[in-house]
Amino acid sequence: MSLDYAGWSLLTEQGRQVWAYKPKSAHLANHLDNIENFTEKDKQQFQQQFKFNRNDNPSASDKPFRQQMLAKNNKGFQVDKPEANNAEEQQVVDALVNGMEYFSRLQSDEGHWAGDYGGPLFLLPGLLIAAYLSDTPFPKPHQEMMKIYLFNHQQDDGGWGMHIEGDSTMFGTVMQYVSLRILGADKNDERLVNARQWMADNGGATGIPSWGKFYLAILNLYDWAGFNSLFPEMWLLPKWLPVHPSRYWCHSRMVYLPMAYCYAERIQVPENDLIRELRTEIYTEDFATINWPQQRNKICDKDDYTTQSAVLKWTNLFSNTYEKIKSEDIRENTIAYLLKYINAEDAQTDYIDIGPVNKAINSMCIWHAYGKESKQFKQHVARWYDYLWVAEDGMKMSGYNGSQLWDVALTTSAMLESDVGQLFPKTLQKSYQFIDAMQIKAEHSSHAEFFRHPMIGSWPFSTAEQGWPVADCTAKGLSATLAVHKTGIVKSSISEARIKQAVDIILSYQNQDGGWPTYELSRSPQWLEALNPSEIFADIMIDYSWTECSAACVIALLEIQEDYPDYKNQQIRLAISEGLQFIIKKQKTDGSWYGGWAVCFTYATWFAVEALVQGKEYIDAELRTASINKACDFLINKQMPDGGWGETYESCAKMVYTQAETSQVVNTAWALLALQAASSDEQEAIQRGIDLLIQRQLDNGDWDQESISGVFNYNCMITYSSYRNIFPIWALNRFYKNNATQA
Ligand code: LAN
Repeated sequence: MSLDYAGWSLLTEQGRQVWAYKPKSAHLANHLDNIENFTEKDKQQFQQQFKFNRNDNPSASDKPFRQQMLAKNNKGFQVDKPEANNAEEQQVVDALVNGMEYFSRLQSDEGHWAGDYGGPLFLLPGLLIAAYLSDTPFPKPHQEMMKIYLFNHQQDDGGWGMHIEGDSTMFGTVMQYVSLRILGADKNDERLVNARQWMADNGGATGIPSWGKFYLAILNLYDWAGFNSLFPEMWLLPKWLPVHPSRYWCHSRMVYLPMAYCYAERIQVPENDLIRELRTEIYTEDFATINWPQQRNKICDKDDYTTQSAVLKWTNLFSNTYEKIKSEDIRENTIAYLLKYINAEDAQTDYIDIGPVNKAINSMCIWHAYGKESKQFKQHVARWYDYLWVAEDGMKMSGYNGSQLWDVALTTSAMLESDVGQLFPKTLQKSYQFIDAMQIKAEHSSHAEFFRHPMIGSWPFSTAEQGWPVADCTAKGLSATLAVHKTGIVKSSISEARIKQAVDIILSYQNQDGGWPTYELSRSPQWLEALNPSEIFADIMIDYSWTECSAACVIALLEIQEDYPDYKNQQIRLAISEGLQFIIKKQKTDGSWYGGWAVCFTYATWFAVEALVQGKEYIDAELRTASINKACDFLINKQMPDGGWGETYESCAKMVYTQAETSQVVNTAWALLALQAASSDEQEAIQRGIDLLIQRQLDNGDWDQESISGVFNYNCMITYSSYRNIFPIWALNRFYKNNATQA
């Protein structure tokens, strides 16, 4: 039976992505036009069509979206496959062309690949709490779809993890439980009974980590006295102090900001029947008798990833004491400052905000400051939908407003690895247009006031509208641009001046240690990490240099040296060689590199090897050869008997290579890209990996969705639904380029 997914379709405009229920037109602005006509029968249809078994695979494969696009582009792209010299080569060509053909059909009119960017389970609860606090419930069809999602990801033990693949935690379980109750689920539903049992068996909700304590306090399910002070006055301290929030990693800074506002204002849902009931459901003790200050540092052992340091405990002692004696005048000034900054972030991102967490909490602050009917709050609500995604497991909140630019840039480079990609000029032209449109062309007037890194010429991870520049997204945007320009298949609309702006941005992002960070330079020393209060994430206090980000930037600069040798030649040479030295320093003794943004060692090892191979003239030959050889040995050692490679998400949290039970096409592709870049003489190993990719390809050119492949902050996983297409295509394309004995 082919499902139509009960009338849900994705509407996109310039990369903006919104799921609509039975939309009457393709106009994204009217996506809520039909929600009133939702009936009990429709609801039953949801339940029938969004059946999902997480025990088969917790990662959904984005069926509703893909089915919709395949139907829309049903004619496909009829291309003549290049003829190879022998049957073996023909197999590779066919797989490659089929893979590109299939993927091209998923491209939006404006040139990007939409896709599931879910995974974390603590995002939707935040948004639902914002909706509940402000009495702005989601429409019924959305609510039903969210319930389906939440139930679909409940584990057999009754709990939920921090992300869809992880074991149950208190954070995951309490947040999903409360969300389901807000959405109207019956507390006598067997699934909720099981969830309560899990919470009770694990000590109850007082052991929820600090972010959970925060959300529960907003819901009036937890006393603010049980929460370590967020010391909002920190924002008014001198900016030169290393602890000043302007020096934090931008994601931590932008979450701390609205959290501090909520804390300063002690924002809280008024007590009502549901709240009173919930108080009896999530704790093991009587709510009225809980000694709140004693719960401040309590943490369930299932959740404790980064244990609070002694320094943090002392700091908390100070800030909790300050909270008792603080000056109200200073507090008022602080609140005014926080609100001004929140407004600036909203304005700079057109209310999308930097990510899903501050999206939800900023909404709460703006509701509190200006009310439900205010223009500002309505603008916030309009953007809630940019973060909601429908897959066959229901409706989830995405980890960002999408991965638009990133996916387009990677796809372009993957396709242009050999000439075969040029059989798809339309796909490439649309991609190029999108890349052009997403380059950031102006600075916000308030950018310096609010500590933003310069961004003219940069590329973001998602859309220009979201407007947060990222170092390696700029690098990947630039690499893709240069690759397209080389082909001559488009009239280049990205001018030399804009290319140079992108180069300047990349140069501006290089850290003192020679490496490249994510969004901003490292602005404080590493010891600040001792103040990480999150318990569930690591290395979040400052923006660090990362292997992948550094490699991407080095590669882009190497390409610039080739295409624009006169531009800042000396400076770029130096940047490259320092970057390569940083990468070498990061190599582990076993020859691998740890990957901070995808799973895991295969990912970063590919990036690093690619940079070292291409950077031949910029680093000591012996050092470089030794490093590349060690990396290849590492990869060869990890090849599985079926010819593939496979890591689980645990590689990321444990920082130890953790082999999956079955090989994974995405890991296999990364390993193959690295080995081929290095011109490894292990031809047989490469051939076996390629065979596996071909074998795993489905008849329509797609690959199955296997395990989750993205990560952030070591401990939370995130879905990259396009990776199963982009990287096998890239690895096959490289194989074709290196081996085809052109017919
Ligand atoms: C991302 C997504 C993209 C990713 C790459 C570009 C792949 C990487 O090379 C650099 C880091 C970056 C930009 C990145 C950082 C952390 C993000 C923004 C995310 C993983 C997407 C979601 C995540 C964000 C922190 C999630 C919100 C959760 C909080 C703890 C605030």
